[in-house]
Parts: sequence; structure tokens; C-alpha cells
Amino acid sequence: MITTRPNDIRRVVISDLHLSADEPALVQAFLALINDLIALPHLKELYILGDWFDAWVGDDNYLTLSNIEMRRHWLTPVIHQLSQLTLSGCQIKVMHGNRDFLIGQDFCDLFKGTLIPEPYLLTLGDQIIRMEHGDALCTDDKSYQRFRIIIRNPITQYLLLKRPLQKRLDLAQKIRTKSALDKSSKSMSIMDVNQAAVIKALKPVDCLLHGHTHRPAKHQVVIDAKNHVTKSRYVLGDWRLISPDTSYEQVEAVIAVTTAEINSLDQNQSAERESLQLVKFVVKT
Ligand code: LP5
Ligand code: MN
Repeated sequence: MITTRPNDIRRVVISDLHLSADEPALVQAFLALINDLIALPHLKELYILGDWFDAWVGDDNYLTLSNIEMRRHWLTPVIHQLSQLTLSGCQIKVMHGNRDFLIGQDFCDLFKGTLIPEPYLLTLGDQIIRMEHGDALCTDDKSYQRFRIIIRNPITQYLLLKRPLQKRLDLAQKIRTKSALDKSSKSMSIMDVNQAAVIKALKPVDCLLHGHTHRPAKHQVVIDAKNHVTKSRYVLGDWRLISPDTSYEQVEAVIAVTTAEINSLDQNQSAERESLQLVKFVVKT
């Protein structure tokens, strides 16, 4: 579904799925993607760059369910499918977003995935790609950045995770409501990345890949105008349920893939070069 060259795909990067029990079509679309990925013969890694879930209040919200509750839970098929992907030889790497920063390694252990730090540097040949969720780049959004400093502090998180589950669910709901209210009065430009923050992030690397802003695109960023230095910033898209007509719905997302090109050095030797591109992923539901 995502390529006409299944043999050449090496890595897939996604973000901003916002999965929850309230949007089963998004969950189905994610399962469809994982099914496709299992069929890719040389896929090495799947990266999830944050906001995989609409809200995550702690791993115990799933891990403490009874066997019967777990069997009926919407996450159980997701974990099963991801375990199959791991078994097929693909490593699954999970980064926190602003909505699911409480995901722990205990949850990722269920499918033998790895929680990765933010930012995360991926080296592809001689190219270093900086991957991050993207919210830290939105430095013009002062109220969010103040909130981020508090909520991402390890002491705050330690104290939050000690609160009873129901209290955490209530708090998450309050934060969502307050955030939606605040967002309605913020301009689009305030909620986008800040150019100086992007240049600072890009300077020591070759390329930047992030999500969060829900504005998928490939941008050329001028790093040094005098010396004509420009670098790429790739923005992943959020997963959206749309209705092209009344007879069906579909989920669309802009994801990133790396594909390998084989360069022959001479008759006996060849080198693989991996390149990154954004692609549209569409699933009819
Ligand atoms: O996610 P998105 O793109 O819609 O909005 C973000 C910023 N908002 C957030 C909040 C999340 O959306 C919702 C959080 C879900 C729950 C997470 C787990 C909770 C753990 C705690 C319980 C254990 O990140 C939004 C940005 C926007 O991106 C664009 O960059 O603008 O930021 C805000 O709107 C934040 C506000 O400006 C400040 C919010 C202060 C909240 C204080 C809550 C106090 C409790 C309420 C009491 C009435
Ligand atoms: Mn986000």
C-alpha cells in the first residue's frame, strides 16, 4: 500500500496517530499499516515519533487490567500485530509526544519495542537525521512551553504517576479541555515551529524530521545564506479520518520511508544508499 518497491524499503517513520478507543477507524488504519509492514522483506525499523496515542496517563492503565479486560481492550490487537512485526525482523522504536510522554519501557516490552530519547539521531550513510516530535521547536507558543517545562519535569511525572489512575484520567481530561480552549485563541503561526529553533536544531546535522504541527511538507531551510547552505526539514502528517463521499470513509496520513538504492562500485562490489522521502498512506475503512 505504501510502495511499488517493497524490496527497497528499510525504515518507516510515523507520528501523530492520536489513537484512542473513540476513533476505531484510526486503530484499524494503524493495524493495516503494520500488516503492510510485516510483508516488507527488508524492513529494519519502524519509528513512532510521538502522539501515537491521544492521551497516555501511565502504562498501568493497560498493564493492570484483568485478563478478561485485556482480551477485550482495543490495544490488545495493536500489541499482537506489533509483536508480529518484531518477529518479522523489524525493530520498533517509540518516542514520546506531548500527549503520550508517560509511555514507559514496560509497555514497549509487550511488543519488544524500545523507547528512544528525544531528539534521536539516525545515521544513514554520511547523513545524520535529527528526529523529534516537534513541540519543542514551537518556541513562540509561550504558554505551552511553560506548561511543557512543568509537565516534562521528572519530579512532576514521578508525583503524577503516584496519583490514583482515576485522578490521572480526570486531570488528563481537564488538560485536554483547557488546551483546546487555549488553542482556539492562538494564531496558526504561534503554533508552528520557530525558524531560529529550527536552524539551531539543523546546524549540527544534515536534516530534520518531525511531526506535531500537522502540516506535512518538505521545507528547504537556509542555514547560511552567504555560503548558500540549505538543509531539509521534513514534517510528518497527523492521521485523519475523511469522508470523500457518503459511501465510505478513509484514513490518510503522510509518513516517511527510507528506500535503498544499490550503487555498483565495480563488478564485484556494490554499496547501498538510503534516501528519505515523504509518502501518503491511505486506507479505506
Ligand atoms: O496536542 P495538540 O496539538 O492538540 O496541542 C498541543 C498543546 N497541548 C497539549 C495538551 C495535550 O493536547 C493534551 C494532553 C493529553 C494528556 C496527556 C497526559 C496527561 C498526563 C497528566 C495526567 C497523569 O500538549 C497546546 C499547543 C499545541 O500543541 C500547538 O503546539 O498550543 O498547548 C496548549 O494549548 C497548552 C496551554 O497553552 C496551557 C495549558 C495549561 C494546562 C493547565 C491544566 C491545569 C488543569 C486544569 C484545571 C482547570
Ligand atoms: Mn503533538
